[in-house]
Amino acid sequence: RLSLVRAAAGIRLTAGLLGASYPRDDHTNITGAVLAKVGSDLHQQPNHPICIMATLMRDHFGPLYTYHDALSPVVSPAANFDSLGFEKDHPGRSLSDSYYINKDTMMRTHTSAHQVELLQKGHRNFLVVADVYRRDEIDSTHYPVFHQVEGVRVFDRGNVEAVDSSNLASGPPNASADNPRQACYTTVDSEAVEWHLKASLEGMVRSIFAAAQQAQGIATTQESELKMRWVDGYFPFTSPSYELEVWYEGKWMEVLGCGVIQQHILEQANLHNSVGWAFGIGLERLAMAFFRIPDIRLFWSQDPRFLGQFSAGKVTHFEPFSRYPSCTKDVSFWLPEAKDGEEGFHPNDLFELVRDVAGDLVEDVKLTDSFVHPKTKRESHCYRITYRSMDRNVTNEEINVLQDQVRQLAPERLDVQLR
Ligand code: FA5
Ligand code: MG
Repeated sequence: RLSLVRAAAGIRLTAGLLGASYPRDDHTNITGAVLAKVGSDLHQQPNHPICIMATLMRDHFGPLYTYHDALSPVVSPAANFDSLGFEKDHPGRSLSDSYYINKDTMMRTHTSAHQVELLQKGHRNFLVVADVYRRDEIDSTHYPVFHQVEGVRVFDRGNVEAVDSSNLASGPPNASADNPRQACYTTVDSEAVEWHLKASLEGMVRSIFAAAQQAQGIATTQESELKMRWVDGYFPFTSPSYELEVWYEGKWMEVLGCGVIQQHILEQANLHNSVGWAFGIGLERLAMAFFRIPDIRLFWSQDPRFLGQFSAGKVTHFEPFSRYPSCTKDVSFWLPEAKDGEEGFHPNDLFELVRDVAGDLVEDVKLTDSFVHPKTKRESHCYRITYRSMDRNVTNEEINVLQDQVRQLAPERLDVQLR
C-alpha cells in the first residue's frame, strides 16, 4: 500500500515503486485528508462497487482494449494539462481547483493525463481505470477523490468501423459552430467516429444498467427505465465534444465527457493518418445511478451494511439503507479585499477547510446568500453546511464542536472576517 507522509521538510511518498520525496514549495496544497486516501485503490478491491463497475466496463469493451489500472496518481502538470492542450490560464490549473505536491508534481485530476503517454507507447484502443483528485464542491455527487475510466479508440482514416445506430438516444451526429468538427478530417470520418462513440457509450451504459436492474429484480417499466441524454461539452482535447447525462433522483446528472480526439493529441504519437474517440466516465456517479446509492461518501465507508452488499465481479442487489437525520449550520463572513496578483478567496478553500474539520460527516456545503455592502463595497457570503453521518445519529453538541472549529479556522486560513 502506498502512503504519503507529510513532513515539515517536504512530502514523502513511501512504499512500492512510487517511493520518492518531493520538496515543498509555494504550490504545495495537498492536505492530510487527501494524502490519507492515496493508495486505497478502491478500483482494485475485488468486492468494492468501484471495482465491480470497472470490471463490468472492462468485460463490456472486451480484449480489443488494453487495460491499465495501476498507473501512478502522481503526474506532472505537463501530462495532466499541457499534453492535452489546456490553455496556460485554464482555471483547472489553479491552486483552487487542483492538488499540487509542488509546482512540478500534482495529483492527476483526470484519467486523460495518461492519453498521450499510452498512445506514444503504441496503444491504440485502451481503458485506464484510476483514482483522480480535485478540489471541488461538497454535495452528494462530488468528492475530492473519485474514480474514472478513460476509453480511447483509434482508427485509420477512411476505415472507421460502422455501427448500428438505430436505437441511439442521441439522434444523428450533430456538430455546430460552437462545437465544430475538425477541418483536418473528412465529414464522413468525423461523423462515423461520432456515431461509433455514442453507440459504444450508450451500449455500455445500457447493458450494465440492464444487468444491474436484473440483479436487483427490478422489472423494466417506464419508471425504472434508464433515461439519458446527450448535451454539448467542451474539452481542449476533443472536438466535437459531448457529455452524457442520466436521470437520477429527479435531476439530470452528468456521468461522462467525451469527443472526437483532437488531431494535436494523435500527432504527439505520430498518428498522422488516424482519427479516434475518447471518453472519461465517473464510476461513482454511474454506480450511484445503477444501484440507487444516495451519497458518494458511502464508497469510502467501512460499514458492512454497505460493503457487505457487493461481491467480486458481480452486479448485486443493493438495498439502500435509510438515511440518518442531518444537522445544518450557517456560517457568514466578509471576504478578504482583493489584492493584486493574488488568487483571493475561492469557495473551494472553505470546502477544503470543512472537509478537514468534519471529514465524512459533512454532506453538503452551499452558498445561500451573497451581497456587496453598498458603502464599503465588501462582499459577504453565507454558507449552509449540512452535517450527516452515513452510519449513525449525530448529536447537536458534537456538531457544534465541529462548527466552532470551522468558525475558528476560517479567519486564520481564509483571511475572512466572521459576521
Ligand atoms: C473529464 O475529466 C475529462 N477528462 C473527460 C474526457 C475524457 C473528455 C476524454 C473527453 C475525452 P469532467 O471534468 O467532466 O471531464 O469529468 C468527467 C466525469 O467525472 C464527470 O462526468 C463525472 O461523472 C465525474 N466527476 C467529475 N468531478 C467529480 C467529483 N468531484 N466527484 C465525483 N465525480 C466527479
Ligand atoms: Mg464535466
